[in-house]
Amino acid sequence: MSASIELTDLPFGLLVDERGELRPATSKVERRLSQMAGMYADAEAERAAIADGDPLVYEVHQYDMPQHPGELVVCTTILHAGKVGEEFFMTKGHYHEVRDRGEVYYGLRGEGVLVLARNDAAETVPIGPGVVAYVPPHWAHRTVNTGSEPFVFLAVYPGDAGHDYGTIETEGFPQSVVARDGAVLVTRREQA
Ligand code: PAN
Ligand code: ZN
Repeated sequence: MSASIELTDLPFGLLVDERGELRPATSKVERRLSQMAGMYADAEAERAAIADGDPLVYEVHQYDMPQHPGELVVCTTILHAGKVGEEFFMTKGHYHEVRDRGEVYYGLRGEGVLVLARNDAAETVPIGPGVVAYVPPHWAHRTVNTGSEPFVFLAVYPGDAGHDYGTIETEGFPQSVVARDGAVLVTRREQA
């Protein structure tokens, strides 16, 4: 970590609403299904959905910060409603590159589940409006929209945390969240 990184030393406010608009935002990311190919268990349904319009799965609106452990990044995620086969739309999921960095999520709209994994352990935390969910250091994390409207949440994490997507792309999560017989079910993931 370079000592010359410029820190944000003046307070400020950001405006956030239940649609996930963050004002101002300094970056926005859109993830379509084709950008997370191979992550859903039903490969055939995944291929068909990509061929049939390649749906927008989620968006992240962020206020970027210097990559310093004392800074806090603020962002919103808008995770759209939908399924690939029986599996609900979800984020790619990641470990923080600096593994001992935690994170806080705050539910703004809709219904979802935070899925976490660490070594052989797996946990889920339901999130709805008003719920604060804690991602401890060292846990991989992803969110899943289990409802029929956008699932929107705010996240706050250290400026130097970074995102390691590669480990999840290789190893996957031990659990997936599916709709079965009209119910939301957390299952042991079947590898694609
Ligand atoms: C979140 C996530 C966001 C998108 O802000 O980055 O929900 O998920 P992926 O990064 O897995 O695509 C967060 O956990 N940041 O650290
Ligand atoms: Zn994170």
